[in-house]
Amino acid sequence: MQDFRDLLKTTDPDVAAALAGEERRQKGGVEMIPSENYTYPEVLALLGSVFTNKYSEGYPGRRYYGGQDFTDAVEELARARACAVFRAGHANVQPLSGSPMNQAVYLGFLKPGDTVLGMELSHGGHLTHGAPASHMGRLFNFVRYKTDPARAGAIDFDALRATALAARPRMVLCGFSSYPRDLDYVAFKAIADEVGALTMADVSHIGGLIAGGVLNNPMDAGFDFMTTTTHKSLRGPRGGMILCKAEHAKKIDSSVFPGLQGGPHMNVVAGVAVTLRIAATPPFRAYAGQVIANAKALAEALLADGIQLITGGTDNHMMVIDTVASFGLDGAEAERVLDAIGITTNKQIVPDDPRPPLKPSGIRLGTPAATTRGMREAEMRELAGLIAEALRHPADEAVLTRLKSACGEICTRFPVPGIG
Ligand code: DSN
Repeated sequence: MQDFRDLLKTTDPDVAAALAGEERRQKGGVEMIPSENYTYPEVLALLGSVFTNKYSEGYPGRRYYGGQDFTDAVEELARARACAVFRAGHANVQPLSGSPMNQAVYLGFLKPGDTVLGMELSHGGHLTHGAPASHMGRLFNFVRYKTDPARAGAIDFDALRATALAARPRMVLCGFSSYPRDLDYVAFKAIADEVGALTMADVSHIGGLIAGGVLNNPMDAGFDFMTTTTHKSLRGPRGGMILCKAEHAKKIDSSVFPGLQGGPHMNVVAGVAVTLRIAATPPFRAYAGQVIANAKALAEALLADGIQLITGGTDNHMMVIDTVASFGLDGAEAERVLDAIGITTNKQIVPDDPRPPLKPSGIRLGTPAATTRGMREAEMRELAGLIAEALRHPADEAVLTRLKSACGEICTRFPVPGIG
């Protein structure tokens, strides 16, 4: 069969050139944005399969369009596998991505003006956890809690309990997009129970690490809802899913469709089914463990070089370097310098950051994508050396050129799944 790239060169040479460039970029550099990964070749192929042609409003056995034998089959598989992998009573695999996934929970179970406790954005929470800039932040009354820098970034549960007793939230929400520690879901649940609140954990970043059994699982602590995107540490296609107790099944399903969304993307749902089959296997558990081992190796090497990490280290797949304190560079400058040597990161606000989000005090690094390529602790130590040297010589073209070629050499040893 003709490679689609050859066809694309004729149909649209501009997009063909952009695709070729992106393939080169993904192969030739090290991806260290903690929310990114390389999905499986089978999933890449399913995203471009005939499942993309199908409309499937509704749920298996209850659709509004005909011709659903095979879409029903893949959605049933995805739902059953999600419940098994995450030990949940029910799964909805239709959310198109992380924001609608969280919105479906809020809109299905809260009334406008209801109070929700959520982690402060600069302490690692997410925009969809009620940041004032988000529509959800205007619709509901989000009360924010913080982490405690004096205790390696742990949540201060005494302070959280006092806030909950004063605010009487309808929901206690935990989860993060920039927090390098694990969470004590039992402690969150105890506080929520005391004030009669629902519990929700957004584990988008760490869904794969929970599936792999290397981080705590909120469902084991009796949470009402757990949401996760499917494309981060889980390695699947871009999408979202909601896990919940069986008693919430009907309400969550109608909140996703018809409440919030129309037709699900069945090419993605098929990819999610495959992703979850793999997530239940021993090699995936080994992968999840290696993601954390690599993050710890990277963090230890950076710390040993005198570099300052927010919370002083990591227990998961990510870390945040305070680049202002460590190098006198803001996060935007640090991101640009590392881009120049082939290491992709993202600028990141730090707890109570005095700087603006486009020129914040740090950068965020993560290991899921590099681990997927097969990199191990030794490569993490090499990369730590390249990162430190580049950020100490941000304007020295000769140094940056040498570091870029060292980074490229590491990449040649580790092929990218789906690209080669
Ligand atoms: N964009 C994701 C991340 O990088 O964490 C979260 O939305």
